[in-house]
Amino acid sequence: MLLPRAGRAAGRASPPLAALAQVLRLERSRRTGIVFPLQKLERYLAPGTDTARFRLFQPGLAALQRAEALFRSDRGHPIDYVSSAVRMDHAPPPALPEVCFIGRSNVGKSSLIRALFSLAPEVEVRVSKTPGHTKKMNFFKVGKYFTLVDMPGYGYRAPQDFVEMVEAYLQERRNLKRTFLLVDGVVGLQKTDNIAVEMLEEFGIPYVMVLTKIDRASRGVLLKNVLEIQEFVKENTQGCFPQLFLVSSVEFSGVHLLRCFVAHVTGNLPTVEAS
Ligand SMILES: Nc1nc2c(ncn2[C@@H]2O[C@H](COP(=O)(O)OP(=O)(O)OP(=O)(O)O)[C@@H](O)[C@H]2O)c(=O)[nH]1
Ligand SMILES: [Mg+2]
Repeated sequence: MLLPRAGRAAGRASPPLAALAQVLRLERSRRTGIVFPLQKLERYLAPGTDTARFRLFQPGLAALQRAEALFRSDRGHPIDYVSSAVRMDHAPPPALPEVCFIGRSNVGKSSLIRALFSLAPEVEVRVSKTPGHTKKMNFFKVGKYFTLVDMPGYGYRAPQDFVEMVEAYLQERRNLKRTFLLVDGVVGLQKTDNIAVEMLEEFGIPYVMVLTKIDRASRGVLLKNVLEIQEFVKENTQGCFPQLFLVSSVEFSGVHLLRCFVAHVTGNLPTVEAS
């Protein structure tokens, strides 16, 4: 949800590490942990573990910078909340390539979108400790390049809300380029996540899994969840991108890489080969 323009935190400073320039000042190991958190975990895996899937999308600095520029608003490149909808006939026209964020209530969808938009601090994305906070599909527009949708979660007051609203969206939205399915990094894949996986698989929609709140998970828990999910994706899915994305919306780990992947899947990074 967005506050009226006058109520927004005008001139609010971006948080530390929200911009690549800040990350580049860190020493190498810390920098890798922020930009490529999955690779940082590699060194703790048993020798011989197949890590080919950890590096399928591994952009260079130029691509990361290009993506960041898309997420930085200015006068000629506004980033803004467009509207909210509970029904598809209230959704904005499907004019631009679009990505959406789905996942259990409280998994961190709105927080991640807020982190992605941290270089456009005039955009207010509401987050809450209370599960089921986001009740509508919230559409955000990134200049003339793409739209991004924050979805209500499932698991709390679901399936009604989720199935009625999100299922229709996934089925009908023809400009949808990729769905980001968020999974809690502390608790890993849950039974309720199958609601989303089954839906995406049934509709043949390309999606990618994102492990959230990695700042709260111990390394052991994180490794277990990463390996379990990668195995699940390999064995049970057709439409899921094989590389898992890890993020912390608090520490900004994985946020720069995710900006780049969003830019890529919406066709805004011509230098990176399409996957
Ligand atoms: N430590 C930590 N907390 C997080 C992170 N992301 C989200 N949270 C917290 O998790 C809670 C839920 O975050 P939201 O972003 O509102 O979750 P949501 O998925 O949008 O939830 P619904 O709108 O209810 O579906 C909030 O208390 C956030 O502060 C993260 O990366 N790290
Ligand atoms: Mg939310």
